[in-house]
Amino acid sequence: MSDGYMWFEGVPFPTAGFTPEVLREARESFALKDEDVLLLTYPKSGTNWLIEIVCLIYSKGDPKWIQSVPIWDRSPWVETEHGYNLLKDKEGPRLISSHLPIQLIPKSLFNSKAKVIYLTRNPRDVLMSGYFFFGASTFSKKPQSMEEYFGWFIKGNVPYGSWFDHTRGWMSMRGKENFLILSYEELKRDTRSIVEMISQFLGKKLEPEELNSVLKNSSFQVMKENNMSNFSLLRGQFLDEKNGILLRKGITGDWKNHFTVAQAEAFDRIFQEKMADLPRELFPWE
Ligand code: PPS
Repeated sequence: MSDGYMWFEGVPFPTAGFTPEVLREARESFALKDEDVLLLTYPKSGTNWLIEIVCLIYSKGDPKWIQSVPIWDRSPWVETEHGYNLLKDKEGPRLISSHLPIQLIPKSLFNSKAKVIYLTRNPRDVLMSGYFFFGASTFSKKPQSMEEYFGWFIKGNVPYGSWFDHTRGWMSMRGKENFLILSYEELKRDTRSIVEMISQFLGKKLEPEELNSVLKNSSFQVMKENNMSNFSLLRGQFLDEKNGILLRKGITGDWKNHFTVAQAEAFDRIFQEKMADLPRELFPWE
C-alpha cells in the first residue's frame, strides 16, 4: 500500500476499486459459463476498442446499446468490486473484461468452453499509453517522468504487473479452440478482416451493412465522441479533468516519438531476453 499500489499475490493493483477479498473470491469462486465471452488484455492494449467492437457485433451494428450504457457495465471487469458485483448475479451469456494475469483469473475458466479473446499490443506503445494515462489518473501511482515510468514498466512495477509475464502466461493458451489471439497492430492494419474474424469466432454472422455499422461506430473518431465509451464519465473522480483521456492517439509506433535511443536499445535487449523463445509471429509489430 505504502508504495502507491494495492499488492495481491505479488501483483500491483491500483488503490481504488480493487480489494484482496474480491480478487480472491473472483479467482476461487467465480463461475464462468460456456456461453460467456472473456475479453483479456494487458492494460493499454486496446481493451476498450475490442469491447466496443464486440458489443456492436452483439447488437448487429445497432449503436443504441453503446450509446446508452457505460462500457464498464456492458462488459464488466471481473476483478473490480463494481464489475464483480454486476457479473456474479447476471443471467445469460455475459461479456466479461479482464486485465488479470493467468494465475489470478477465475479458475473455472480452465474447465469451461467460454470463448476468450486475448488482444496484445507492442509493449513499447503500451508503455507510452500507460505513461500518459496513469500520469493523469487519481486511482493509480503517478510517474513524475517518462524515465521513471520506463523503469517501473521494465520491472513490472505498474498496474497488473509485468507485461512480459502477463503475455507469456496467456500465450501458453494459444492453440486452444476457444482462445483467439489478436493484436492491436493487426486490428489497426486491417480492421474489417479482423472484425469479421471476431464475429466468426463468436458465431455471430453479420450482414454487410451491419459490419459497416460496427466499423463506423467503433472507429477512433466516433468512439472518442461517445461519452459512454471515452471515460469522460470518470473525469473529476478517477481521471484528471483535462488530461484524463482514454482515446489519446490511437496509433501504432507512437513510442518512436518518445523513447530515447538508449531506451529503445535497452527495451530491445530486454524483449529479446524475456521473449526470444516464443514464435516471432505472436508479436506482429515492426
Ligand atoms: S485500459 O485503460 O487499460 O482499459 O486502456 P485500453 O482500452 O486497453 O487501451 C487504450 C488505448 O487504446 C486506444 N484505443 C483505440 N485505438 C484505435 N481505435 C479505437 N477505436 C480505440 N479505442 C481506444 C487508445 O487510444 C489508447 O491508446 P493510446 O496509444 O494511448 O492512444
